[in-house]
Amino acid sequence: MSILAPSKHAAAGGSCTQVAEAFMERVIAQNPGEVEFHQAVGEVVRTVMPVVQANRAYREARILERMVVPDRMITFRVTWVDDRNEVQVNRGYRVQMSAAIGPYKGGLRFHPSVCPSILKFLAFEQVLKNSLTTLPMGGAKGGSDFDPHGRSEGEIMRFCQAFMSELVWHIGPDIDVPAGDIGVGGREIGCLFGQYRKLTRRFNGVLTGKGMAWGGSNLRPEATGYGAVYFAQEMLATRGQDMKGKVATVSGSGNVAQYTVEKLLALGAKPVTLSDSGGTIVDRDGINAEKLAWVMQLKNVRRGRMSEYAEHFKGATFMASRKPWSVPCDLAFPSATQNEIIEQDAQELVKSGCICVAEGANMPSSPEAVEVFQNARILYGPGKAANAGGVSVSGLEMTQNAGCMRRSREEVDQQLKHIMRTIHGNCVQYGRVDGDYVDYLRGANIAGFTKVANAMLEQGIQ
Ligand code: NDP
Ligand code: 2IT
Repeated sequence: MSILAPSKHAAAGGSCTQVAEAFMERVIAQNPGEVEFHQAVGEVVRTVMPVVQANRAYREARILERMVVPDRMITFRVTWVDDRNEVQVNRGYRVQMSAAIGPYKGGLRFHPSVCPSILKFLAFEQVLKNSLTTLPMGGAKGGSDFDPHGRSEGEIMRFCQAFMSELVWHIGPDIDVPAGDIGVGGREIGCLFGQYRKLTRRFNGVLTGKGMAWGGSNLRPEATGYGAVYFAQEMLATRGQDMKGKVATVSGSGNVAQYTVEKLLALGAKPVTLSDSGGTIVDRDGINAEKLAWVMQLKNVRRGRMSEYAEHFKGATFMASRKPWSVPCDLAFPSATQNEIIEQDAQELVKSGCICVAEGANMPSSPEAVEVFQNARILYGPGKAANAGGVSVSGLEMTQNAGCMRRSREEVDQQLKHIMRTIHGNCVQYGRVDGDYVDYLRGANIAGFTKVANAMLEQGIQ
């Protein structure tokens, strides 16, 4: 006999759609104004509700109700002194969403838009993504409304030190292991790790994305972009196609975008766009290896703007304040930020012949855009599946740190490929709908959800 009264949902019955809508009404009322969080939860609830409705144990243990409330949210003040000797005050956060299948794990984002809604959506997505990776990691996300653009090296270091001075109390190699995300790359992870080590006098795997000389994993910088391309390769293979000669649009020009372009080139595709918040460069001759090396220098060393590309490479054009989605392509890799593809962008992509969208970014397509892709029956790989390569190699970094060892680039690449293939297989298994079409979103949500839900059942009411 159950230790819990049957849930109201079960008693009330109703179609899955009605139950899902009623559930979302409560989520919206309990998290007022948090539109990104509503969007991420809504997309999952609508796809997993049939599984929940069919499983009495999930309903009675209120698994879904528990999964949409973070285990805890930590908020703190970050005070630091800028180069003009002025005191600056920012907000810092860590949303620890679920540790049901492993220690909290997920990136830190430094961007002026960072707020509880964005971090809760990212942490919620991370729980399901990490579940898909096959590795034992829970989900979290954190960051600050700090804007790194235009800040000096000294300012970045002092901000990171001040941020870690508070975060240090909430993390640890078997508690919570942060990593990078927008605005947080190798440079920031270095400063954060240095401060953690100073404050705790411990040297351990408390962060991933570390430098190669001090515990970092081969291929972690490349992993998200490479993984997104491997996932697209798997999707194309279901239709007997490959990357050779395919024209690809890529948005963003940071970590994910750069290594997406690198892998596209290695597999014979032709990337023709990159972007930043200022606009998009279009290079119809293709962004080749030499041009990519120039972009890496521009973005990672000089910290410049993409508009400079069109001044440097004469065949290219810069579309100020525009996104890449009006440029005809076979493949699209949104790799900048959430909701960067809205309905109209999706319509343009489909109209121009795009057959495959692999999301390097988290939730880059609005729900209406996803509907356009799915109605057109094109291959659509949602972020929690397609960009899971980054956190997967973070998981491999954790195992290397725990075992005081290092795997070669080739070994990590083999494991990354294997993980992306496994994630793809799980999406296909749970996402096949009418005939041969695979709803990868539904597949990813159900596969990710089921593992976490079962772990929660096995561990009792928490
Ligand atoms: P970076 O900071 O390295 O690069 C971000 C890029 O996106 C920059 O070109 C930036 O331009 C652009 N961008 C950011 N916000 C906006 C915006 N609001 N409008 C237009 N352009 C924007 O971040 P990452 O490459 O690491 O992250 C990109 C995406 O990938 C994010 O959605 C992240 O959550 C996701 N992701 C990252 C992983 C990782 O391992 N790093 C793993 C999985 C997902 P500008 O400089 O002008 O702001
Ligand atoms: O969104 C993500 O998966 C990341 N930013 C990477 C997280 C990680 O812990 O490597």
